[in-house]
Amino acid sequence: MNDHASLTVFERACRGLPRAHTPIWVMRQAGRYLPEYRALREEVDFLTATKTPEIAARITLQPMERFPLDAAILFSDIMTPLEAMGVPVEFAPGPVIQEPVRSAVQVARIRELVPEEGMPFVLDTIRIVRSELSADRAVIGFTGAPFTLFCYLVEGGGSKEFMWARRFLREEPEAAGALLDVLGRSMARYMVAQAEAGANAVMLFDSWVGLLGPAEYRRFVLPVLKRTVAEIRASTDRPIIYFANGGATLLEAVKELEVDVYGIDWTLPLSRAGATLGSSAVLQGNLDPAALFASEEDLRASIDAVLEEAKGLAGHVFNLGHGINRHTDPDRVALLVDHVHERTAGSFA
Ligand code: 1CP
Repeated sequence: MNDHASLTVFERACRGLPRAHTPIWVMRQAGRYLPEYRALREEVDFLTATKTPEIAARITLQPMERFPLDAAILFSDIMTPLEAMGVPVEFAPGPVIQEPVRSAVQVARIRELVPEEGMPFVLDTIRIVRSELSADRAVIGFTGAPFTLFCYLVEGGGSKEFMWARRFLREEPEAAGALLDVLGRSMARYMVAQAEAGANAVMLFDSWVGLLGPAEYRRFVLPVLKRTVAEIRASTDRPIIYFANGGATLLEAVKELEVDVYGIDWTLPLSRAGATLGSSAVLQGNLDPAALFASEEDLRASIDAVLEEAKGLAGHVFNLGHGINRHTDPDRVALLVDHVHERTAGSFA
């Protein structure tokens, strides 16, 4: 990309370029802590909301109207593409798969995703959001990373330990590898299609990768992720963000992924993540979502502590260290966004 002048503050931070302030967005910013989201959800169920571009775009824009956030994240779910790959998913409210994938025969039946055919509603949602949002604010497309989708597919839903999934890796390494492969190829195509529809950056959520140790991560996950990232990179120059939730012990391996931004959860100080990932690394994170329940004074101190940790980094996108809790007071989010902007204005000219 040559025309750096037209980049949003968010994209400039993703690329480590000079920027007017530290950009901020909040994981799960479009969701249940917002009264306007809850009101809309009384009229329409979650799946319908994600599959109707006008509604999904409205929900995506709800937090953008309320707060001066630097980026919108598409309202959808990491599980949404699975239906178009032949695996129906229900939400109750977490994802439920009636027939978990636990055999080579079932893996063979899974179809590679063709985003334009299977997910036109997501691409249309991105087009609407991009056309309605001002040019100085970014739109982030996203998907689940292959291992995290694998976890849900094999387990059949949420879990604390995902033992079925981790068992499948060991008992049927070939079938498990084939499943990870088709997920990786599909999610690469999905990310490219979202970028082509207008997403300014794309993010891979690896929510459950913290269940693995470094050796298992290197053996089962890293090769497929490297291919996924390379396939995205071959077709788009938009920044790629990789969030390895609970991945503090995996960072040496994560460093081998050629992504633009590494998402860091709240348990690892950003300076320590930066020391491992290298001086050119751009990080996203990582305020503890629970800090939004502290007194205003304490919250400001916690925000300042994250900014202090980020000082030596090549670039920093402020975020929580994981999704915002549904019981959070939206006024605290307003305070958070304003405080990050005020504290960092003019720091990186
Ligand atoms: O009742 C409702 O309103 C449904 C709750 C809900 C919402 C609002 C679900 C079900 N998904 C979402 C939206 C969503 N999910 C977004 C877009 C909104 C935003 O971020 O602003 C995104 C990015 C996700 C991503 C997602 N879904 C992840 C990765 C992020 C993370 O938290 O680690 C995961 C793991 C899911 C699965 C999922 N979907 C929904 C739930 C309740 C869950 C968690 C299930 C579990 O317990 O494992």
